[in-house]
Amino acid sequence: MNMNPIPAREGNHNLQDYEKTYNGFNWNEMKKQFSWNSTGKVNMAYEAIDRHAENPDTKDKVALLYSAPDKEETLTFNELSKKSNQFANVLKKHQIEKGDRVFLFMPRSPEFYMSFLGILKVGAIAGPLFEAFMEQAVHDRLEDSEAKMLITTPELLERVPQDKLPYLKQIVLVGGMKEGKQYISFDQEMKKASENFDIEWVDLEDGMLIHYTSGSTGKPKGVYHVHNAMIQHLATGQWVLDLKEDDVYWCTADPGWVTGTSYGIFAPWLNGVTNVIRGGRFSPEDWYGTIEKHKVTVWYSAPTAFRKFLSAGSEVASKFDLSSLRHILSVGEPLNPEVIHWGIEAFNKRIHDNWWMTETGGQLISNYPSLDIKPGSMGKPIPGVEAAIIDNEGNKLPPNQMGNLAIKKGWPSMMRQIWKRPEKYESYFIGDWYVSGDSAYMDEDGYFWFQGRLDDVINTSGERVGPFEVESKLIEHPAVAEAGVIGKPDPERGEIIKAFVTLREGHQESDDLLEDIRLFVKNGLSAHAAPREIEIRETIPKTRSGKIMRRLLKSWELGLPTGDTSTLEE
Ligand code: 6R9
Repeated sequence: MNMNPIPAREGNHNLQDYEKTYNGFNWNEMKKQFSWNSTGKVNMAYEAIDRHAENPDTKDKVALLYSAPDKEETLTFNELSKKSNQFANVLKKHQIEKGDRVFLFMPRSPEFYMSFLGILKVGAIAGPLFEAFMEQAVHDRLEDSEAKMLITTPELLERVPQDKLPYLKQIVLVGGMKEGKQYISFDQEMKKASENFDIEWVDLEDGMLIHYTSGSTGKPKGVYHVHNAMIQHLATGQWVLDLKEDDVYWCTADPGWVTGTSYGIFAPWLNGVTNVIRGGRFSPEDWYGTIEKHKVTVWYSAPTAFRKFLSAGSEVASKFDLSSLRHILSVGEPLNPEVIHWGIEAFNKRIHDNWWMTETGGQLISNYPSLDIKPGSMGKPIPGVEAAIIDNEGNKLPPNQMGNLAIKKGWPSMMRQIWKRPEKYESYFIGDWYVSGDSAYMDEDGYFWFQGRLDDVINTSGERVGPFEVESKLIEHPAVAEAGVIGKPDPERGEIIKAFVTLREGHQESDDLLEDIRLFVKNGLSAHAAPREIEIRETIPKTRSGKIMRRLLKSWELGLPTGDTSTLEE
């Protein structure tokens, strides 16, 4: 395959100019663009929406273009400003205050975005959950965050174990109503609510958002972000997404995932562009159709989707007019060089990989428009970000040596806490370095190359899944005694989840049992957490201190050398 760099094209922001003044770049320059500069106070929802609604040139511009198979709806900046004001009034009426956690568990819809922005407008903290979550996953997140209010639909309500959630006082139901004094009707309350609202002005360091994400041990962690992140979202919207005034932008990520908030809400709207929100399931035809119909110019998606397009073939792509596309981006997993080459064939465009995490809140390493792409590399750090490969003591390693991918503290969108777990937060750092948990190397030109995860976190179709959460669910099954879960390489999904289990006395292996165990996880946690392969074993390898040796399971599975097994229990 051709591994030569693919030359840069003109972007509206030539970051190579910034690179020259790399050390001189200061994030405070960016801050001057926000109301903070004149008032000392700020609110993400104001900067993203109301600011454009107050401007006669942009108030009637389409902010949200909702496109689902059965429904299409547009909202201008002015309309979205008013709708979110109305919802903020509903929240106020029901005693939601600054700092309260309000969670959202619903499909992507205009109501989701009205609610989300309304939550920020009262100064509360939003917690978006994947609509695919099942009871246990919903419970763990609402319990840990001590959410006071949940916004959901009557259909999803059965997955909310209300009697096990003492902090949850109120439930807003969208698109229907149920009997019960804790229920609030979205539709009825919105009708009664005023379109005017005095926004809660907050400090840049006040809480705004919690995303739950998985590590290799323990329950999912609540990654806590503050309003200050807007500085990075504004900047990367220009530098990385290459957003211009007249763009029609489409980010395919669900807002239950950080890409769906940072780059599905904040970056596009801070930059005042039209944001396409698509509901419904994935199919190559529907997605291409969305680009063609709405003349999408900037498209942000993930390797797992691009690989599906690739396997659907270039003929499918050639049936659609995709000529509106100017800039294509990818995040979430390694972007295979063959996908980049195929992208040039199918779209006549380069696909720009970029790297970041839930914890980093925004893009840090990127193939920005003015950079030559080396297929397989994640690109270079953006201005104001210092990335390095370090050893376990925090020493920088020379080029081409593999080690911990680490970022110097201090970029604007960095998480500020792991909710209620300060020791977890501290464990991310070696001195001034934030340590990502990814291994990588940097080449002599300063490009970063992803090598793998250093912990046991699984990345399946771009979703981060913690093995512990899956193992915990597996052993709740009446036939399962012990379980160990690993990610197994898969050409389309990146990794699939493979579970090794031992059975309790009196249970025999059978196809029905394996399917029952799989469904148990699927219905208890979520579809993406369900193991695609389950293998029954006599024992699960453990260390003397009782930790499951997933690394060993993985080596056995892949037929690799087992390395150091000195801690293996007899
Ligand atoms: C935004 C997001 C983070 C983990 C990260 C890494 C993997 C993300 C990548 C990538 C290779 C890229 N990852 N981008 N791996 N190349 N361009 O994905 O957040 O869900 O927290 O996942 O995803 O392993 O550590 P999150």
